[in-house]
Amino acid sequence: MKIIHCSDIHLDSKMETNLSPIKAKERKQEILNTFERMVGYAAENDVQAIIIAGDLFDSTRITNSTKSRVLNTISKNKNIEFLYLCGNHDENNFISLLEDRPSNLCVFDKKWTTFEVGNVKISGIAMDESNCNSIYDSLNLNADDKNIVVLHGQISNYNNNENAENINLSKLKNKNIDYLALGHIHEYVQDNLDKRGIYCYCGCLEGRGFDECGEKGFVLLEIDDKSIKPEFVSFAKRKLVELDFDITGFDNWFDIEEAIVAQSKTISKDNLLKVVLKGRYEINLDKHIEMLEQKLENFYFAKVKDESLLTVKPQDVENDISLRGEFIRKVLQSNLTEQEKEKTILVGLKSLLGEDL
Ligand SMILES: [Mn+2]
Repeated sequence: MKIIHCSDIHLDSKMETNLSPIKAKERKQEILNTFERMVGYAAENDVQAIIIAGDLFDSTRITNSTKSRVLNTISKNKNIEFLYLCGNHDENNFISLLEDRPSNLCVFDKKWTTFEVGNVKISGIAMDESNCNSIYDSLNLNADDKNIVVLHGQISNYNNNENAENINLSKLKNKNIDYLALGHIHEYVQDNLDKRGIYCYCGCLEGRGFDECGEKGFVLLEIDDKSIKPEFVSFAKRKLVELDFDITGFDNWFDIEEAIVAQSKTISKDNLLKVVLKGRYEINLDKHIEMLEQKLENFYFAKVKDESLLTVKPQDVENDISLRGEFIRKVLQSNLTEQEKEKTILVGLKSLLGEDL
């Protein structure tokens, strides 16, 4: 038997941080599309249930069109049980506002609720301030059952750290859990819970910002009499990719541009790319960041972030009694951030040299 564990889909996310309004709208549709595509995958592959471990929606404000698409997808796939746990972003608005809940949409409550799918017992609870301390004592699972537990929150191993967002992993040990299906962290993470079980964050379905780089998708659980075997399925339409490039040692911008464009050829153009310039450079290097961004325009989206630092060693200017030395010392002693110091020194030195700024 197969079960899908997905989470943190964040439907109706604004997506406007990097993208133009048109592309943001398109990307928003793509996330919804990927959700529908995942349900299609489930139907084609005889998946019996889809666990949604929270944050199906990005906020409590859900557009009517998204809501009706999700409901339609669920209603059309009666062979699949949708086991839905609310997350910290979507509260209960989706469910509480439903007039007609599809029969195959099962919702975890603020008390432990257990649904049986095949030979598996799937228990979950929506944590809030009132129950977050008591969920551990009130969880009683039969050792002879195959048990999946669904929770949404941040795992922590500290005792006495209970709040509605924290999951105390040590208190879930030796509770007869075979698979702890978690939501909240947008990255795939899997590890042992105790001798018997494992815990897993499946991550989000599509990356949204450059803090969500890499493969995104869901976890497919293959379940037989003996075991629950999880497998991460990479499923996102687009990936967010960060390419760090060290410019130390380059004295010519065009060589940098060429090297970055060459490296970017290994990355699919469907992806969103962020090039981060690192390392140190000499004052006579002229940077053309916008030109580089234009060269990367064939990506779905590309931007360049310059984190490289100007080579100015304090010891070089310590004994320099010129105006230049005085200026650099002043900047280095100031409260500016490292980046701001470099920028100020660069502009200052260039103007002292009589160059165009
Ligand atoms: Mn989330």
